[in-house]
Amino acid sequence: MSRSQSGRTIAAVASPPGPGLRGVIRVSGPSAAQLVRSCWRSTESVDPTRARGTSVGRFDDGSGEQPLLLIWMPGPHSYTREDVAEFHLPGSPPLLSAALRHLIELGARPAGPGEFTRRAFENGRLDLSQAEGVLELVAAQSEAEIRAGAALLMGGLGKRVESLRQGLDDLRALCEASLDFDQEDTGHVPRAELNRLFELVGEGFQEALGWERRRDRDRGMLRAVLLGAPNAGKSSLFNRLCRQRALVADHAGTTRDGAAATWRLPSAEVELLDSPGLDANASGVDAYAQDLAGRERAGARFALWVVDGSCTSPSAARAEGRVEPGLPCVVVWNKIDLPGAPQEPGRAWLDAAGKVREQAPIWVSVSAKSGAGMSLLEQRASELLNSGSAGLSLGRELSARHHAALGRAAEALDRARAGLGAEIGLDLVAEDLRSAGAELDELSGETTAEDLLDRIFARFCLGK
Ligand SMILES: Nc1nc2c(ncn2[C@@H]2O[C@H](COP(=O)(O)OP(=O)(O)OP(=O)(O)O)[C@@H](O)[C@H]2O)c(=O)[nH]1
Ligand SMILES: [Mg+2]
Repeated sequence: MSRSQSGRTIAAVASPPGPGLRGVIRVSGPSAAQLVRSCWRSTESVDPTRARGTSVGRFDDGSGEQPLLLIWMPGPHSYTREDVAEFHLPGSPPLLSAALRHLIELGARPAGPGEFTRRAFENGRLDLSQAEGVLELVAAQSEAEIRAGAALLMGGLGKRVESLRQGLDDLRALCEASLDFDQEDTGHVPRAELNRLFELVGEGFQEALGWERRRDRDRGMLRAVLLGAPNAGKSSLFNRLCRQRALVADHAGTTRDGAAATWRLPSAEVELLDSPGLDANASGVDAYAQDLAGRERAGARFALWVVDGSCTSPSAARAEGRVEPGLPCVVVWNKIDLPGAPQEPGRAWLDAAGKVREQAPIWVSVSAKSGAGMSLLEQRASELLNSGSAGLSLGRELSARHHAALGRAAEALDRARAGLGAEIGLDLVAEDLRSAGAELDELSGETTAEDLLDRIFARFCLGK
């Protein structure tokens, strides 16, 4: 779908699929009024498109008539800023299909996924972050996600980005004005004013990043669990990743009660759960602890499967891999610091693990004792989260995009500020300010690449 294709009138069923009390067909574009008049039947001779509002009549779908409640919203005061008609019809799928087919015979084009919202964006009704808010709302699965989407749709991010953009423009204008004066003529360089503005815009960035972080936190934290045999080093790893002090000992079965703590990954905060080592033969209170751990694993999005690389085997891989086989995981090949320990899992071990989990595991070699491999582990876990296989919600994906763009813009601002302090020349400072602005423009959709827009809007369902 490209920008040049807007202009034709589009139509789609906008109500959820399946039978319902009422079904809605939405039409948007220059021939919407003409389409309405072609299908409209009524005993009174009024034109329902003469003024904005609702009219009750009948819809002629070419083979018969259906009761109709028409909502007419002439542009630019409509969702897409084009002429928009909503046909509210009986919620029967075959009747809705017949009505849509008829509108298409009359010249409308079936709308692609998200095309109404894309038009709203392209016609300046919504900025990109607001369009994403619509997307997040439509895909929301919890009240928290609905609130997060609504905050975005109401312009919470867009407004912040706009005022940051203004601040950056002011800064750049000041730098460029100063360029016109002699280097020695420092009296004309309003340093105090520049510093004050830098301070202000810097604070604005922190506030915007904080707003997005809060939105992410409000959705509830993602949970990950540590899985593995007793003594594999789960608690040691937990302590390292979350800076905790869970009990670690040389004796199998040290952890009984799981502990939870926050693990900060670059793209998300994760609630990491330590739990007792897997033991199929546990009895008494240990069996109870195993049971409890199993229940806590249920809400997890992914697992770190910790393996003592110095003493494991393909048959151990088969036994351990059978636990929560559907949970995406990163294999943490631990204890590589031990003399003679294999530095990575062998083919036979990986084959055995891959077979029970029905996919080749991602793995990383570490030593929870020395700390080796921790940043690679965080990178692998982030990749797993961002790949979508851990079921990262759409909202979180969008938040990650906002975070990354705001972060890059804030870095460019920091470079500019450092440049100002180091007296590197105001033209270079202005250049960094320009790149900060470019990042914001990409965020707000001002200059976002067409293929990224295509990818975002393709996530919408039809009729939105
Ligand atoms: N050399 C070495 N020892 C480790 C490493 N990680 C853990 N250990 C040791 O292995 C033993 C078990 O570590 P824990 O972290 O308690 O293992 P766990 O998986 O939590 O064990 P349970 O709670 O009993 O299931 C302790 O003696 C740790 O010091 C490592 O990377 N290298
Ligand atoms: Mg433990």
